[in-house]
Amino acid sequence: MALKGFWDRLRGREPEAPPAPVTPPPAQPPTPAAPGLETPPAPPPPPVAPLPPLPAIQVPFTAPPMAEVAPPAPPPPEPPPPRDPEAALAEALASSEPEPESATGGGWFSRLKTGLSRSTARLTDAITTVFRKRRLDEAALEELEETLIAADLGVAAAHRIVEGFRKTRFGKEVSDEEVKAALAEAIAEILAPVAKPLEIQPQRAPHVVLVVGVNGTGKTTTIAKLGQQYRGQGLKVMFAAGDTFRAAAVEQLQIWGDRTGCAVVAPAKMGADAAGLAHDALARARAEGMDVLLIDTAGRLHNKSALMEELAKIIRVIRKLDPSAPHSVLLTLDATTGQNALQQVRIFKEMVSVSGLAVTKLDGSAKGGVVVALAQEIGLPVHMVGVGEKAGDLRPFTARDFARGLVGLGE
Ligand SMILES: Nc1nc2c(ncn2[C@@H]2O[C@H](COP(=O)(O)OP(=O)(O)OP(=O)(O)O)[C@@H](O)[C@H]2O)c(=O)[nH]1
Ligand SMILES: [Mg+2]
Repeated sequence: MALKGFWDRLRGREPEAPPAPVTPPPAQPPTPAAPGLETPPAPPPPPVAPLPPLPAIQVPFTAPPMAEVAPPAPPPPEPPPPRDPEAALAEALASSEPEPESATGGGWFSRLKTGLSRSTARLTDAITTVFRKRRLDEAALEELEETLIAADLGVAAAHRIVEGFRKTRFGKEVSDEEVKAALAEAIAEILAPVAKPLEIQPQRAPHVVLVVGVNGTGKTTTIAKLGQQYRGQGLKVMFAAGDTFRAAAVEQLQIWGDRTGCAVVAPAKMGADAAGLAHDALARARAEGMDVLLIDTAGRLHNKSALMEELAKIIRVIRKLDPSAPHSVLLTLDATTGQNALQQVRIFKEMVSVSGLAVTKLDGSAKGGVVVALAQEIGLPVHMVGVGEKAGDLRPFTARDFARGLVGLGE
């Protein structure tokens, strides 16, 4: 229960009430979740005694041919099988429209703005109400600070912004539009130092990116999207399916490998050692002249120290082949978890030296403001943001665009 509570808190959920029964479950090997059923992941049944060591799961892994992913031929009036969300995503990836050339082009900006609209509404509705035409006095500043905190910018960033307003505009009459414009500038100033792209150095042959994060935050999807982008740049890309305990996770990556033309190194059997797999993948990537190796990892093991050990071991083992690897450790954060994202960064920073962040699901969130809190309080580079499930929906993070999108202003 304590472990479940830990993961729940880490993901920003209230722990559920403990179930009543005390009957120990029958001793059975764990069954891997069917594809599509593991998100959101169900925690293991609450153990009464400490968890036994994880057994190696002897499930031979065979990647289904693509045809199996599609619904079977219609004949009888049976309902079609439930649509596998991962396969659906792979389709979305395959059918994604070509992207505009510029990362800050109109198409991208309007998608960013649309994606952020729920966060924007939260912020701007309050500003419009408070600052229609008003003198910027103590009470107004206090209200502004509260609005910023409620919009997930965090106490420190809210304070910094309000202090800036106090210095430059105190006592002046301001309109809501002026406040929004000044706010966008102040936010952009906080974001600018962390808006750094993930720079791939193909001469590393390969540049190794280890992707870490809590389950469901978008690790595998981000790898797929990056793979597609790097392939588009003419780079040779390999994925390593390091989430070796879940057949569905390996399948998900294999499907994406097929669709994006990226090579995939998968475990020979489920439950294989993730570090061993990463080692083999790096050896293969070197032998095959890859430019980039993206290593997927499990987001959840039976407890935090098991996850920490696994990530540390992956790093140790790949360093036997390349002492400078991994060249990037990318932490994925789900923006919908709001302030909890900060807690996740702190925990993962303790475990591995995270070099940068990918903030996903800004489209489904009213909590885009958390990116400002991350910039102010953590200061790690924010390499990219995700505003949807298509490959083009993962884009480099640019301070000005994000700040203007967040407060609902145009380009
Ligand atoms: N709307 C939206 N959905 C996203 C975004 N990024 C990822 N997702 C979805 O979030 C879900 C989880 O993504 P995954 O990539 O499987 O997450 P993960 O971190 O690999 O999860 P585990 O393998 O369970 O640890 C999938 O349904 C993705 O399509 C995003 O930017 N926007
Ligand atoms: Mg995954």
